[in-house]
Amino acid sequence: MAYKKMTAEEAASLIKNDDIISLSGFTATGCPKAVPTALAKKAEEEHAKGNPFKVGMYTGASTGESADGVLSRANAIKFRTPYQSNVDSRAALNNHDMQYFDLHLSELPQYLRYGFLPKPDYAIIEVCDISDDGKAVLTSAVGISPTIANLADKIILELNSYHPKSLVGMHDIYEPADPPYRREIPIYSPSDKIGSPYVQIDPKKIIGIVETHLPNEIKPFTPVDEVTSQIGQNVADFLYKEMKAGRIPSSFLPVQSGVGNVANAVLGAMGLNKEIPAFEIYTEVIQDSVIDLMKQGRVKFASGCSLSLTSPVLEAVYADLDFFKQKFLLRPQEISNNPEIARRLGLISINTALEADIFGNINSSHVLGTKMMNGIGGSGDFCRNAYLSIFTTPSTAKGGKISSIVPMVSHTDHSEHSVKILITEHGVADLRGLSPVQRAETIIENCVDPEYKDILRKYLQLGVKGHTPQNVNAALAFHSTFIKTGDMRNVNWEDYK
Ligand code: 0RQ
Repeated sequence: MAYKKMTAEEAASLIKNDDIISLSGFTATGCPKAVPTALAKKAEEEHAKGNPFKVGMYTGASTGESADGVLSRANAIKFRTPYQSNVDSRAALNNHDMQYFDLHLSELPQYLRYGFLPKPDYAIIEVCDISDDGKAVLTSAVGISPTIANLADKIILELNSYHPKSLVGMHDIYEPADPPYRREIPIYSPSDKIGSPYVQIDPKKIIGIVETHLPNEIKPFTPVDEVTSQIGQNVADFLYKEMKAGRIPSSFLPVQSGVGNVANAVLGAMGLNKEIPAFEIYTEVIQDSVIDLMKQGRVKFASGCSLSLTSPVLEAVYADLDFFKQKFLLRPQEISNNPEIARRLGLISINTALEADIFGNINSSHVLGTKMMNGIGGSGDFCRNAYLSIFTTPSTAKGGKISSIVPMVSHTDHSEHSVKILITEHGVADLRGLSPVQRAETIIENCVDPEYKDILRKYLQLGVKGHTPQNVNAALAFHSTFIKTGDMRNVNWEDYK
């Protein structure tokens, strides 16, 4: 091999305080692990000597324990974008130990190319193969790798033999030209291949190769329970009725499904509903439930940005790669999440809300308006541009002490203008064509937990007139009551009259 082999520690020793690193991967899959772990150790050593040591960090989305986890615990991240879902980075950014900014995932590559953010000094990219002329075959995700490989002057590769070299052909690498030269991205169906099977790297920029054999770090999902299964069935029934009514073509449309336990369960339930024809997926994260559905012939094809599969499921895919290579394509996030393509393909977009309000606004990211959970992720890329944008949520959290449906969201990620359907375990609120008051009545009747229905009806009667009858004094009373008493059901509207 033409490149210099080095240990993770040697690679980490090159990275200096205040450098900006950029990582491959998307969710805890396809990310480098050895070099970030060694970098965290170096940061701890520097801190012990009283020296400052922090780096800026760009990633595709969240990463694993061996990147966000170790680096956050070592207090080694100065700033970070565009998404995270790690318990320690959550703590670090909520404490302001790390400056984090939340970004639509499709935007980061062009943000970097446009110069809206400083160029990364280093790209650390996990690959399963690299040729002497710099053709890099990525592993189980694409993320921002093509862009950082172009922009960074110094590239460290983690050559991870856990992933077979025969993955070549599963990736479709395409970077659009920047305005004013950008043309349409020629994807007309989820399986269209438009790019190259590898990322072309200038071999002169590859300063070292670190050999590893490490699995991804995707955590197992919470098993489907009564609530998530009922939400899934409600989604499936709703989509079937839409198809019967002629509002979804009988051949169906490609589905995008979000991250987390709820999304995994929803997709599983859609697959079980045999009245819905076998469908295609055009999404960012391909989670475990998709693989079962493929085996059963319920999902025909999946285009995504990452195989966010738990290790046993990913290993089963690798054991049957000839079958699955016909079924998947992995794309850069600016293509998997591209607004132009979401609109053209007519995606049915299903994402999970942390909180919704009775007027249809969605909070995907901030608990009680202040504490970041994960981030907006790709939900905005998809929901604003989808054929049909659906948000799902369990109607309550924390054993009923929190209503996920409130008078006014404590943080807005998606406005009422982008949200067409809201679904909980209790039912479906179809918000299309409804005024704010009609939306509120529909959401309260169909989606709200029975214990909160009257409370929300009374909120609407607080006597404030106007197109959207918010009461500015009481709009956040659910949240302040929870903060004061630990239960939103204790809200007393008499205090706000
Ligand atoms: O907390 O873990 O302490 O019990 O939030 O809730 O029900 O397990 O939901 O795993 O499906 O995640 C919105 C976070 C849902 C995710 C969110 C508490 C609840 C629990 C998790 P515990 P569940 P899920 C494209 C799509 C934004 C990005 C996105 C997400 C924890 O889907 O990050 O859509 N979405 N990307 O108890 C306080 C509330 C709450 C609440 C739930 N109202 N108030 N806490 N919880 N509702 C893909 C990508 O971007 C990669």
